Amino acid sequence: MSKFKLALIQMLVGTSKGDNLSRAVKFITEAAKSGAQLVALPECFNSPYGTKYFKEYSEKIPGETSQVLSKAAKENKIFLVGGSYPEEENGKIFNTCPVFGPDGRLIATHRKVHLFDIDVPGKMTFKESEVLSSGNQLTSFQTDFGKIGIGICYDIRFPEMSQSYSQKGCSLLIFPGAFNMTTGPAHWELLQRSRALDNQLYVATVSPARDDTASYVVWGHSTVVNPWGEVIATTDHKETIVYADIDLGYMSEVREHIPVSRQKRNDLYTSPS
Ligand SMILES: *[C@@H]1O[C@H](CO)[C@@H](O)[C@H](O)[C@H]1NC(C)=O
Ligand SMILES: CC(=O)N[C@H]1CO[C@H](CO)[C@@H](O)[C@@H]1O
Repeated sequence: MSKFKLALIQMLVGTSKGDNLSRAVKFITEAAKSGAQLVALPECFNSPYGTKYFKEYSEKIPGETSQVLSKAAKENKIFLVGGSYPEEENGKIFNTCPVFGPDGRLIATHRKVHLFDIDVPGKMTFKESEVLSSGNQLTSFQTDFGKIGIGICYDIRFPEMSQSYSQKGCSLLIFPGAFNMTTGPAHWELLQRSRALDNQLYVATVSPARDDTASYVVWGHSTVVNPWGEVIATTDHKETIVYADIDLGYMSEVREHIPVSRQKRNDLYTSPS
């Protein structure tokens, strides 16, 4: 199968986990009814985004949220990329994305590798690492329509991570993320187009919808970019589902026309200077 429909659930996220879970399921079902075979949720879809919330909202995998997602994947017979939420294991908390197959089985879990730590003196301090531990591996999974790689938010800023997924044969990278009102307009789409163009693959980003009253206001604009670097589906900041048709035949065409990925890697980059 070389063509399939991808759906990105740009949902509002509030402070009640139960409500948000049922909301997520409602959207997943709607997306599947509209023909999506792969559905992705945003970063931190069942808890507010912020270091002060992560511990309180954290849970184990398997746990309440993963069971709800597993059931939603199975009932709708879709691959489900479970955005992310705070996961607890052995006293550590991770920002984790579980992935489920159409039979409801957990087939992968990605723990955010690059934690977002910034400290601009006198301006802003935000340190995920005060509360979160980082993941230590890349995460991809196989589907009937190609291999898919997962990153979470800040992970998209590290080109070598996406390149590594590309070398492992991924044709689509999905980044649940929550950029803010400064980094969003400046970099969200640009980073995504860069990763897609560099690696000649599809890249999707999934943000929560914007809530102006939240302590962390997100940019929204969930987007899909094709291997030519073009935006093929996007939206503004409101709650919605973004759909895109992914065509692996088109990806091959792009790679034929500009065969950078077949070029032998040059030793110049790795040899000592
Ligand atoms: C967003 O985050 C950046 C740093 O990553 C920070 O400089 C900026 O002030 C933040 N913007 C808002 C609106 O909070
Ligand atoms: C979990 C939950 O339901 N909390 C919030 C989920 O999203 C809606 C929409 O914003 C909120 O109203 C809920 O409080």
